[in-house]
Amino acid sequence: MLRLHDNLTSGNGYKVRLLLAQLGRPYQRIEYDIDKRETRTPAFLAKNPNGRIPLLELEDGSFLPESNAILWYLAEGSPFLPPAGDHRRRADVMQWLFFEQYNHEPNIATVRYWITHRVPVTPLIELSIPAKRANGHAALAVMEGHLATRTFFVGERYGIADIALYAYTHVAGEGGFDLGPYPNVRAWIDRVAAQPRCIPITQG
Ligand SMILES: N[C@@H](CCC(=O)N[C@@H](CS)C(=O)NCC(=O)O)C(=O)O
Repeated sequence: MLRLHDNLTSGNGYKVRLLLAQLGRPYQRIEYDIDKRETRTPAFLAKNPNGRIPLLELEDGSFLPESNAILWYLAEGSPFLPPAGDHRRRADVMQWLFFEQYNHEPNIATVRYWITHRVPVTPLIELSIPAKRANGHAALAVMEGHLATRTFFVGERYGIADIALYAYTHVAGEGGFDLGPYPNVRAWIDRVAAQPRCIPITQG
């Protein structure tokens, strides 16, 4: 059986839990306390030298890190990813997965983490916050523009690009990002939440 090394507060972990729920795939979940640095022990680093969850342990005992790589792996051959021959749409999915990891998550998820985990505000964090806020809003503005004429991110069909972006967008308010100015994003959030077997971020 698949095993997911995870943390219940993590949006990156939630991406994988959400897709597994929607695929109806059974798995075993192993919780790590990231505040206690449980992903930085020698035992965990032997599984993922990058010291982070989510980490998917496959049936053959091998390990796959990186939330969006895990989404891609699990979605292959399912309705959540365009089929192998559809090169253009698959590249479009990649585009949004990279956007999420470069423009969105490092800003929106990081500020949420600092606030919700009550990380002590060091001078470096204090200095970083204005840029993170500006960059996070810039990412939301890109999403808002894209969704002005679309129902979902790629090919008018719900899939892993939506899952990757939904994870931290729907809880952006927890990091102090007001979604008020983004009506298209808010309507898309409602459409994603209405998908069959959508689970809340806190559900294991
Ligand atoms: N790019 C990675 C980011 C993973 C990541 O940042 N995981 C965080 C939780 S959301 C973590 O494990 N933090 C613990 C640590 O860095 O020690 C992904 O998308 O999976």
